[in-house]
Amino acid sequence: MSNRHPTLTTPFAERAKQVTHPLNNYLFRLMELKSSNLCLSADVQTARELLYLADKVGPSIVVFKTHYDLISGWDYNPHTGTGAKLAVLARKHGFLIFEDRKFVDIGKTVQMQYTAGTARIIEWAHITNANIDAGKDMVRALAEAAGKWKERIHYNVNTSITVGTPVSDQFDEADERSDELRRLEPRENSNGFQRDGREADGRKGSIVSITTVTQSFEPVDSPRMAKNTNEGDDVVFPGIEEAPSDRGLLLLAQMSSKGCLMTKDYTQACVEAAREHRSFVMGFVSQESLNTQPEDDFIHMTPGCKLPPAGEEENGHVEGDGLGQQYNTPSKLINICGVDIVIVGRGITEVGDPQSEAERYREKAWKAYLSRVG
Ligand code: BMP
Repeated sequence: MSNRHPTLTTPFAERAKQVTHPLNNYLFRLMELKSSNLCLSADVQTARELLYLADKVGPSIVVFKTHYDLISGWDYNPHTGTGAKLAVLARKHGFLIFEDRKFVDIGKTVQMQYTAGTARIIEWAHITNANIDAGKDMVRALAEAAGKWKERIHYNVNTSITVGTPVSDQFDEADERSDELRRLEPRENSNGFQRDGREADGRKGSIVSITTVTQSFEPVDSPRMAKNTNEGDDVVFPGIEEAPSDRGLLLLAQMSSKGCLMTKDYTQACVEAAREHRSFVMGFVSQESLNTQPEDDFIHMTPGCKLPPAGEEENGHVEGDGLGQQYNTPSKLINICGVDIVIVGRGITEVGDPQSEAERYREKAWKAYLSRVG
């Protein structure tokens, strides 16, 4: 870590003005607004527990981290399922969703894993991450996939078609819509009267139906994710706008686990890949700040964080979990290692009252940040 890098002493509000990535800009402002640099790692077993935790702990955090594949009962419906429900809670409490997917494969495969398949991660997770052991090209592949996805939602046309006896159909997929419109267009005249085509043959035309096509375009900057919302689902956290619809990637540059095989060269390759894709890569999952060049302003999120039990020396040693996980306190990670957001899982989820424990972590982590920026 470079002790002198300006990002270590610049307040988040100032960094918000300097960053290029729209999600970093939003996140830094959200952090200041909520006085929080805490991410909850919601490693629970059921979708019900996941949503309960998001609702309870939401007010204390700025990022909610998931491993969707360890949740039983994950509902994959893109509009009403678990991802969409999480998105509603994210808007209500003001946090970003980070799917800790750790993509690692050839570019084409990660593109499909990110945008398609059962989970359609890109639809509900603002942030995901990648291990670049497979080479830097997969970062470009993910960036391209995110770019195409964003272009597609730019043209997210909500179409209502009424033909003859009024029937209303809503098509969610842009492709389905354009197919439907293509099918209808040639048969419709300028008055919107659909004829049976017999006029062209010189035979008497007759009006058999009236077609009305209404379209509304969802603007590209609309972050709306769930379409079938219930009453109250559109509540937005006060004091800040909704998160932008941009997507962001964190590179897994260093790990918290004992004996981790990621070398300095690997970490440096992550930094270089991040610099090459500043409009998509927000920063790193790492154990220290990796900003070294003057223009670096990546965000650093750090797992392996735990506090000693309440009442004990707050900067004391915290034992690992016996399965390779190693822990540091928020104060050490933020003040000494220079990271921005601490990621806490079992430290919060495995106590009797996760809500007040999250508050305890939020306070400690924020205090460490305030002391770092002076
Ligand atoms: P816990 O605080 O309960 O140890 O959980 C840590 C979380 O962070 C887990 O979800 C784990 O997958 C993730 N994680 C980690 O512990 N170390 C890393 O280096 C990278 C991670 O994503």
